[in-house]
Amino acid sequence: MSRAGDPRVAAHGDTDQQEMTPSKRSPVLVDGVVLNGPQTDVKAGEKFVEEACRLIMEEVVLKATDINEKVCEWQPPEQLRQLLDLEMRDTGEPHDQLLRLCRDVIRFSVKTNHPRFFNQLYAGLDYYSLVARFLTEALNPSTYTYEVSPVFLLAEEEVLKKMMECVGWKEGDGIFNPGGSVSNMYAMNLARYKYCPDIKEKGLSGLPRLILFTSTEGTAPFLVCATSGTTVLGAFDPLDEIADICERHGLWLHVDASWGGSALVSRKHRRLLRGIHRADSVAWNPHKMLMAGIQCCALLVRDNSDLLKKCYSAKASYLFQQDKFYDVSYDTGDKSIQCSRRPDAFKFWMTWKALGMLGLEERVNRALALSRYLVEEIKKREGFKLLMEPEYANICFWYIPPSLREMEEGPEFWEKLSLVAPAIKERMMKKGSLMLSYQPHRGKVNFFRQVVISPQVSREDMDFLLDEIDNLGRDM
Ligand code: ABU
Repeated sequence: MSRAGDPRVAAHGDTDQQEMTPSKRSPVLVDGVVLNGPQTDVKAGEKFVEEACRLIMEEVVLKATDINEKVCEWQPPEQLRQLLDLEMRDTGEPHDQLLRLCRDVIRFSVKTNHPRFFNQLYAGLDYYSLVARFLTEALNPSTYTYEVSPVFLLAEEEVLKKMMECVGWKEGDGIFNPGGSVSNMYAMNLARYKYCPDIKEKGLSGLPRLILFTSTEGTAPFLVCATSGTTVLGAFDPLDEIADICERHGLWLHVDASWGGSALVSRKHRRLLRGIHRADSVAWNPHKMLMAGIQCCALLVRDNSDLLKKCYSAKASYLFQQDKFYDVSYDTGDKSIQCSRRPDAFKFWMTWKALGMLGLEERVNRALALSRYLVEEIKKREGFKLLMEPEYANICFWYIPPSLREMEEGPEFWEKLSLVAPAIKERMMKKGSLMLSYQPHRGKVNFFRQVVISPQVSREDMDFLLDEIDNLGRDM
């Protein structure tokens, strides 16, 4: 409502001295905008948050483990556009309408916490990291400086320390960042910086031609990137052997353990990463097997000479003033290529607090035991064929429908088989009963990749998976 005609309003530019010095209660108007009091209706806002939280609780959290719920309610994009009110208008919309939209968002989103969601390298609902996320979303910190993120930076430091212990390092450094690919990029830059410490002054054109692997063409090898837990097959490189070569030739060894790193918390399975303590850097995503919530990705660095900071520091004077009243080494954001940064470590910290190392270990052991169960079931069932014995929680297999079972495994067979997984995937998504991924890989035609992660998943879900694929594909 305009207050222009209100005699209590003091408008800037007025010459009347009395109006220029309003009492504390008089509205102050600048450029036609009343500035007294908050603009928002705080009570209404609080009620909206309360009602939305109740909806999230009822429709997401309480239904997360209900196998009678659908994993997804598939709609093609044009249809979904019709079903959702996506248009953003000039005028705002009332809270009841926004709550209806929230309900629609939940309805048409994939339930990645459903016990039958096996589509990606993350799944399930971790209650503790969820609460951590609620906390950080509500507090909205940015983890660049201690002054705005005191708790979250200390929690990050603690989490990094424990993760480095798992790797087998007594000291080192690290930073959480958005995604395993970004961690890998960090490591490559670090290795290059270590090899060429004057790169920030000289630029790329001042460097020799660098390569990642050894070469005899006058180029300069500086890095070997090994993988612990590949995305599709869940395969692990022999780290000790690779480390021998790296040490012999002075090469930086980076291990992309984004997926497989979580095996480090298991005394039974950490042998998969034997030799990881000899790496110079490690990428490890606790949002995968350890369910810390997307995204939660750490880059760990063995170096303790502040290499991360030397390589990435941009010394933004508006954040990282060196004359602050506290110890500015806690302003760890200057080791990051990001400016604003989410407090991702905090989610993992909360989960670790709740479960302890033993609970995390149990989670990994159970996922791998369930994977083993599924492998043995696949071997027993007609029409299912394993691609290979899995090393980890990726179980890759073909479903061979009855019509192909007697056919010789020649070009025609493989051609026909390549069509089966995509067709079954379409059916399962339209039905909403299950989600798992498929892909071709290195000359192998489309096969299913089943990923087992969540402790909410049971043997019965493994049996269901095989029964359902057979139900959906039997007529093909
Ligand atoms: N970072 C790759 C993850 C892909 C997947 O979830 O399958």
